[in-house]
Parts: sequence; C-alpha cells; structure tokens
Amino acid sequence: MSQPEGQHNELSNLLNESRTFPPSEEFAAQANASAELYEKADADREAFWAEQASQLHWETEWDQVLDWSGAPFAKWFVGGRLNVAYNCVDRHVEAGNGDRVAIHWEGEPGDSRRITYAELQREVCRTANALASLGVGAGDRVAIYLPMLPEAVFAMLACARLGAMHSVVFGGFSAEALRSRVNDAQAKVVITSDGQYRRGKALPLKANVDEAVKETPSVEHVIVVRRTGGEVSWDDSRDKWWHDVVEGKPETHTPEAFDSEHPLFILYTSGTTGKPKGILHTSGGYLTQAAYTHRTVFDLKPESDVYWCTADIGWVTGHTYIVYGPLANGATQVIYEGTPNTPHEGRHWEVVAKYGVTIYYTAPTTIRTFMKWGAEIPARYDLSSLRVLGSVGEPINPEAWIWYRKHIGGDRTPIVDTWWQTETGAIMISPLPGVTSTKPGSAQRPLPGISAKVVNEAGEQVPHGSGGLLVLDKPWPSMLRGIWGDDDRYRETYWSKFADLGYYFAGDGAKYDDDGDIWLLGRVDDVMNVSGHRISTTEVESALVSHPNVAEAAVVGASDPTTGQGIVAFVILRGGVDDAASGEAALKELREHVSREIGPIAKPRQIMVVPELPKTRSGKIMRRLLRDVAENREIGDVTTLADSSVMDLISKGLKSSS
Ligand code: 6R9
Repeated sequence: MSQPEGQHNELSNLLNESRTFPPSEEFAAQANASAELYEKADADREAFWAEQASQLHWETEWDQVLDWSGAPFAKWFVGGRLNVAYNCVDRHVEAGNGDRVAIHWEGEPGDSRRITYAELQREVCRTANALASLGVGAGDRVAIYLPMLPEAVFAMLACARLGAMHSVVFGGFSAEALRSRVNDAQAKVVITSDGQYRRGKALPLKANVDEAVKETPSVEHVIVVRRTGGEVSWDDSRDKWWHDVVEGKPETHTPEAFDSEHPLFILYTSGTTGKPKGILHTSGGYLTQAAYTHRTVFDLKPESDVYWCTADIGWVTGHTYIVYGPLANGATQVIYEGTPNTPHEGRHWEVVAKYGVTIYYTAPTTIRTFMKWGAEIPARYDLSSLRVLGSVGEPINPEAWIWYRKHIGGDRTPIVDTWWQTETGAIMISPLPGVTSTKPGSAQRPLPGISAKVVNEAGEQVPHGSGGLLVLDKPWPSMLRGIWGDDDRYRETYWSKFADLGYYFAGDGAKYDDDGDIWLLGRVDDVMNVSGHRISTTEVESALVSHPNVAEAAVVGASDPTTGQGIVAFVILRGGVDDAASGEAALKELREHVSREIGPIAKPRQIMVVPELPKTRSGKIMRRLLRDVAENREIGDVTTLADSSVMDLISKGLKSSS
C-alpha cells in the first residue's frame, strides 16, 4: 500500500522500511513490460532469450541459443554472426531514422553538439577507416582514455565495427593505472585527448599517456583528440591528431559480421585490492541483454524519449547504458561532459529542462550529494518531462530513494533500483516500471530471463525474511566470458565458492523480505562482525542517513580487542545544520538514533564528522581508507580515489566522539 510521505512520520531505514509505491494505471497502460514477461521467460528461458536476440540484426542466424557445456565459459547464440556497430548505428539509418538525434552532447563549459544517427554513422565509419589505416584489425586491443566526448563513442563503435576490442580506461585514472591496463591488454593504440574540463578547469590528459607509454612496448600509435587546446608534448613517430587521421577518411565502411562470441571489450574493474581484473565481454549475448534491459527496465520509447545516464564511459554503466543499450535501441540521449556542480549546483536540472529529459539514470552517491545541496535547487527547474528514474552502483538508502522520487520525480515517476556488476554486463535485478510496486531501497526481483537466489554458506536458498549471499544460479547472455588472460582467476573468483552447485558468487550480501523481494546489503567484505553479530555497513549507514542532521554516512568495521570489530562511522552533516550538531551531545544523539533504529549492537563505537568521503570515480566509498583512519594506520593507496586530497581533508578536520 502506498503511503504519502506526510503520513510516514517515522524515519525509516533498510530494516523497517515498508512503504510501497504501486505503478499508476496510466503508466502501466503504456509500459513496455508486463507481468506476463516473467511467466513467459520462466516457461522457456532459451526461447525467451532467442526472442530478445531476434530484435537485433543478425547476418547469420544462430543454431543453438546456449552452450553451457564448457561451464563456466558460456557461449550464447552459437553460430550466429552479427556486427555490433551496424546494430547500434547503420540499421537505424536504413530504417529511415537517420535524422533522429542519437546524442545531445553538452560540454562542461556550455558548448554543445547534436549528432543524428546519420551523422553518427559517418563519424563511426571515418573512425573505423582511420583505425584500419593504422593497422587495427579484428582481435586487436585499443585503449580509450578520453573524457566524456562524442569521440569516445565513435572510437568504441569503430572498434566494434572492426572486430577490435576496446579497453576504456577512465579519464580520471593515473598514468600508472593506465600503464598497467595497457600492458595487461597489450593494446596497440591509445586514444586520448589533449586535456579535459573538470570543475571549470582545463586539465591536461595526454601528459598521463606520455608518462604511461614510456613503458608500454605494445603501443604503436597515440591518437589525440583536441579538446581544451592546452599545450602537449609530441612524439612525431607515435602521436597523431585525431583530426589528421580521421578527417578526410571515407564516410562509408562495410561492416563485417563477426561470430556471436567474438570479443567486444575488456573493462577493468575498479579493484579495491590487488591487480585489476580485465573483465571480458563478447558480442551477441552482451548486446542482446544490453538492448533488452534498456528497453524494458527504462520503458524506452525511442521515438519520444530523451534518455540520460550520468555515468562515465569509463565505467560499465557507461558501456552498457550510454553506448550499447541505448544505441542498439535507437534512443535519443544526452551525454554530459562535466561535473554536476559546474558552473552551479543546478546543472543537471538545467540540462534536464533544456533537452526535455524523460529518463534519468544516476548513482545513489549523486542523489545524496543533491540532497546535501538542498531540495530548493531542483525546485527552480522544470523537471516535468521526467517519467522514469534509475539508480545504480550501490544500495540506495530509503531516505535517498524517497528524496529522489519526491524532489526529482515529482512524486510521480517510478524508480528503478538496478542491481548488476561489470561482470554481469547488464542489469540483473530491478523493478519493472509499470509492473512492480516499488519499495524504497530494494532492487526486488531478478528480471524476466534472469535467475538469482539468496543462499546460505552451504548454497541453500534462505527463507523469506532472512539474509545470506547473492548468487546467480543460471547463465545469462551478457555474463562475462572470463578475466582477460587469467582463466584460473576467473574460476577462483566467481565459481569456486559454490563449485558443486555451479553458482556464480556475486560477492554481495542480500536478504529476502517477507514477500520474497531482494534487498542488497552491500559487498560481503563490507559486512562487519561485532561480537559475533553480522551487521551490514549499509544498514548502519541507512540508519544514520535517516537522521535529519546527516547528509551522508560511511561506516567501517574497525578491529576491536573486545568485540572483534567495532563500528566506526564517518558522517557529513547537512548544510544549514549549525555547529552544535557536531558537538558531543549531538553525536551521542546520533549513536542513540542508530541504536533505536537497528538495535544497541549496531551503535557506532565512534562517529567522526568529516567534510567529504573518499570515493572511487564510480562513486563507491573506499572503506579501506576509512578503516585506515579508524584504526589509526597510515593511509594506504589512494590512486583510485576520484579526488586524492579528500583523505588530507578528513585527517585534518576530524571531530569525533566516542
Ligand atoms: C553496475 C555497477 C558492482 C557492485 C555490486 C554491488 C554494487 C551495483 C547496485 C549495487 C546495491 C544496486 N551495486 N548496483 N548494490 N544495489 N542497485 O555498479 O558495476 O562497478 O562492477 O559494481 O556494485 O555491490 O557487486 P560495478
């Protein structure tokens, strides 16, 4: 039953959250998804996926939907042949939609570009011709180290067109991170730009490539897009301007069809510890699930929707829900180059109003940042075009979910909380808009065609109302096909925990509620053990954020001589909360609040007020670094932080209570 927010006086958290939001009749009547989809997929999974795959253009039809005989290495649509770029570009032009806008690109300084599908086709062909002229062919690896520019999309699709694999490296990563990824993949070409705009400043980028390629013997060419006009050093034998190699190349290129299992890309996971893993994805199954989920989970109507995913292209969300899913579906989308507060904190809402964005997909961390900035900011803009909101990347706190729905979605839009991973390639667990009665904080049900379970350590499904580990018990089309160059690590990381059962272990904790809906509880390595009780960092964070004074919270388990682990919380207070809120009494009140919400066992041992939290570029809190602070250790490797100065800020400005 839906409850208007006003009637829900009690502040909620993950444990006692019970609000539900059924779809409106109006939305349900026009939705792409229907309840029958679940039944259809259950009745015959392979037939269901074959039907999804047949929405793509295949040069040669497959003769077998799934070959799992080489498990855990799957083959989907065996014998089928297709060209991924043709599917994302040319076929829309051939269908008469060449004039449809593919990309509304918005630069951080306010410049913009409008690229139709016909233009996209010409750009991708020219780029493919340029890469081919440099000797790039099927099976080669191309590293793409670019900011959010249209050229990043052209380059990815040009690789796909040629059957070359791209390895996109986030433009915020260091030279060292780039070097290790280029070497692991043995990339032949690196595509970069002179610089990038970040928070209103033009920062150098090529300089990192210069540094990295000193020790990457596989690299033959560096292609440089001119973006900021900043000065760059130049090696004539290696470096080429994008405009010199791409402009003047023919605007047509005949795509070759590749095997359904032909590799499409490698993407390194942010890897909080150890060597980054090169997650390998292939063509037919990946594109099938990317397109299906994008169409179904976001209710995409390609003729009328304007879709915007705020992720970076260097993250899997950018691959599947900026490049492959939306373009395979012929969508019109916004791509924004910059940060959400440049030049002001209303930038996203200005962009929504400017382009009439209808579907908006972002991360909980961004939503909580908007909460911190205040609801009066989005209130200044016309957001009435929005009709579906999405969330991805971490569990969303019910408070953030409710705020998102109310202040961005006008208390009207369905919210899809989408659980998936770099490894899964596409969305796996999510509500379906127009079908599911949504619950704030729950990703709810595996999508039609997907099977997931919450199990105990023995692999047995736990009863409703209990928690355990999330597993994927049946193969799915967009699953990873391995870790680049390391089959053993692939088997060990994902398939060894439940080897006898053949389950993929996702590394996430989860629980079923009484209705059997799934609630993700964060990585199992983020589960704390306090006096023998398992407590999720997410649950405590959720309780903290449900307090009116708290904008954002991160919780770690710090080793404790008596209880095993003690809970240490880092909190950012809401703007406008006066200084007294960080005083001893106020922090005591916060600890009591958690105790009230979850139980005395969850009461933080210590709460520290901080100005920022350390996050990776994909918005994940790096608890490892906070654990270092909590345990008074020297702070570890900060190279994967979006902003490495955050740790200095935290160490300097600590106010704590214990
Ligand atoms: C797409 C992406 C994967 C990990 C995953 C989980 C967390 C992602 C989530 C979520 C709860 C959601 N995660 N979406 N947790 N609810 N809706 O984020 O890929 O960067 O590989 O991260 O992110 O812990 O295991 P990736």
